[in-house]
Order: sequence, then C-alpha cells, then structure tokens
Amino acid sequence: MSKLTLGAPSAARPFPKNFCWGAASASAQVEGAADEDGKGPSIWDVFARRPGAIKHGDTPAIACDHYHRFREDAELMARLGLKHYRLSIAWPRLMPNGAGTLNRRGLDFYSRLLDALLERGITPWVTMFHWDLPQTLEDKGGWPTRQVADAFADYADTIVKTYGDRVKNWITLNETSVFLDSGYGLGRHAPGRKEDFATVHQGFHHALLCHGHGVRAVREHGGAGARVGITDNSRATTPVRETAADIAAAREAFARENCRVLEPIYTGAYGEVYRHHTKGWLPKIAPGDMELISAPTDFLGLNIYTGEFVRAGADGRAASVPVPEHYPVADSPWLRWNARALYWGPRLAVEVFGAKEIVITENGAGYDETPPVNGEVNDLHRLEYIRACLGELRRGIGDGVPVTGYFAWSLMDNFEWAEGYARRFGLVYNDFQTQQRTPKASALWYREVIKANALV
Ligand code: IFM
Repeated sequence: MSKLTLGAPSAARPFPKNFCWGAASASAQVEGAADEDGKGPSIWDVFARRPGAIKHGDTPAIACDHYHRFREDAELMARLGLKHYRLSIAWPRLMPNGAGTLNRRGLDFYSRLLDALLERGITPWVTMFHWDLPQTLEDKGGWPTRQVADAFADYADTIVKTYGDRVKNWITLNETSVFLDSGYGLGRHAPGRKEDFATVHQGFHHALLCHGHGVRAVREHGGAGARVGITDNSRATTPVRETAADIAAAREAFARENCRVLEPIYTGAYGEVYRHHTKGWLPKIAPGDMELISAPTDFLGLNIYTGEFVRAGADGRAASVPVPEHYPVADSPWLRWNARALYWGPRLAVEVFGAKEIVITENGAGYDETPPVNGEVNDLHRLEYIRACLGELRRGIGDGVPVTGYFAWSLMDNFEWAEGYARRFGLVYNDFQTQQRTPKASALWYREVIKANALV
C-alpha cells in the first residue's frame, strides 16, 4: 500500500506574471452619505423608501459608511494584499441633477479616494455606472428615454477628464441586463417599474449608447495607457460532459443567451440571433448608433457567479439541463455552484464573440452569515467555492483563454440591493451597527493566493 503524506501541499498552479488580483465594490452598496455634501438622490435612494421594496426595510443611506472611512478601507485593502480595486462613481454625487451643474464636493471625494488607493500601491478600476441612476433622469422617463444617453455622454467626458490622470482602467456599465430586466421589467430593483418588452429593450439600446459614449470618452480624454471595456453578466453556458456535441450546444446557447448586449457590441448590429430572440422586434436606432456601440474595446469584463448547464439534445441543438434538488446552492437562490462557469464563460466569449481579453470583474458567493466568534468568520463555504472557481479559471488560462485579471465580489459585506444587508458577499465581515470590519477566512486565504500568484 502506498504511503500518504498527509498535509503535504499539492503543487501550486501559478497564474501568469502581472495577473491582476483585486476585489470589487460599487458606490451605492458601500458609500452611504446618501444625501451628504450635495449628492442628489439616486433611484435606489428613492426606491428604498417604498414599503416592502427592500428586505427588512433596509436602505443605502449609510451602507458601509465608506464615504467617511475610505482611508481605513484602503488601508485594509493594502493589509489584505490587494493590488487592484474596482469601485464605481455615483453619478448623482457628481451631477445631482444628472446633467449640468457639477458638485465640487462629490468630485473631491473620488479624488481623495483615488489618491488613497494609489498611495498604497492599489490600482483603481473605475465603473462609470453601477445602477445608481440620478433620480432626476428617472423622473424624465429613465432608461427607456434617449436623454439618459445624452446626459451620460457629458458625465463620461467629465469623469474621464477629471480622473484620467490617475485612472487607466475604465468600465462603462455594470450588468446591463440586470438593471434593465430587474428594474424596468420585473420591478424588483429600482426604479421598480414593470414595463413591456419593447420599453425595456429600448432601454437596452440607450444603455448600449452609454457604453459607446464611455468608450469614446476614454479614447478622447483618457490619455496614454487608458483602457476600457464593459462588464457583462454573460450567462456562462456550461457543457455537462465536455464532449464535442455538448460543447457545440454550449456555444449555440452562449450566442443566444448573450445576444442582447454582446452581439451589438461585437458585431455592430442587432443580428440574426438578437432578432430571433425578439421575434423580429428592433429598437429605434438613429444614424451612427451602431458605430458608437461597437467601437472596439480593450477587454471584456465578466461577472460570473454561476452558469447554466447545457447538453446536445436528440436533435443536436442546445438543451438546458435542470439542476437536481441536491445540487449545492449559496443562500442567494440564483447562485448555484458551478465553478466550471469560470472556464466556459471566458472561453465562449472568445470563441463566439471574438473577445480579445477577459477580466473577471466579479465572482464570489452570498450567504447570510452570523457575526464573528472570537474575531473570526470561518467562511469555508465561500473559500472553497472561490478556490474551485479559480481552479477552473486557471484551467482556461492553461488552455489559452486570455484572462488577465480576477476581482472577488466583494471587498466587504454591503448593501445587496433588494436583499438588503442580511445577504453577505464580502471577503471582510462588516458589522453594520459599529462598522467594524473583520476579514473572513476567505480574505486571509485570498491574500496568500495573491502573494504566491498561484492557487496554493
Ligand atoms: O451585489 C451585486 C453586484 O452589485 C452586481 N453583481 C452581483 C452582485 C451580487 O448579487
């Protein structure tokens, strides 16, 4: 019988040199200070006042109080060994009315935050829009109206001109389909509207125009070395058996499931797959729109937490595979464990849409964790899931998938939108009464991964 050496570490799997390791957050989820220093209301500030809109009546008013504690938080990031931090700018903090007058105190806040990061050797990645639309723009009709894109063009120019000396990595929008489907179709997210298909999808077109303006702004004002991409929550269709037939089915399903955002961006048209999805319906398109939307980007940001399993059906076409009852799921019911999504999502984005470089801009798991015991939060559930995801990401890189970075969602527990504060995604536990931050086991483990640049 061969002798086992218990406790011996398995061989470390190194990541490429200069791989970007980071954590992510978003303005409305961490900043708080919702009506301080001249900030205007966002649709989430207003939606949170609606009875029953958010679990336990939570609101983003204070969140992690990051607005006042950003220096300590930057210090915490440095202690955790983070090299990159993805944050977003709150549009209504800079432009309380969505357009026009600039709020100097809002501008100064992000300036101080960026400096605090750079002083600690942390590279900022800035998302221009992560769901906190100025309420004034919603009052004029919101995403279904084209004025949002006009206002965004000015906003994007302003932030790139202001921060372009310190920010070289820009992300235009976060998860277009979530803020439109959930906010304007299902009514579960701000602003809580339940519109018809055409209204929601006209909103998609305007969001894609914003993406185009974001790219244009970075090209015009970003300066040397500036890079830009969009972050998409692409559905990572995963072939159950990884046979040629199942892989072909996953490819077909990937094209279909992600046609609303990736097809127009990568092909410059609402093509065959899109029109099949919309049964021939097309948004109102003005001359020049498609050129703006499809201007080349530098990377594609993917937020991948899970993915749907597919296989080739009897006719060879993609068939979705229902997940059995006993399959592991996080406390967020949509988050079924599927680490292989981190292999297939990036690979199919390259194969189907021709993405040249992929950055995982979010990955993690949400649980309703209880407070630290003796100063520790033993979140092995999250640690093991992230470890499995990184293993699959590493497999893809080994197979030639051009993934250059990974951001854990999230730096710390925060305002999880309609789920409020109970649902925790952080590497760091946050006590929302005292604002005390406690790194969880996953954060301490992640620090070792970053240090070794390898799955240790
Ligand atoms: O918290 C969100 C984030 O804002 C967008 N992506 C998914 C996360 C977890 O639900």
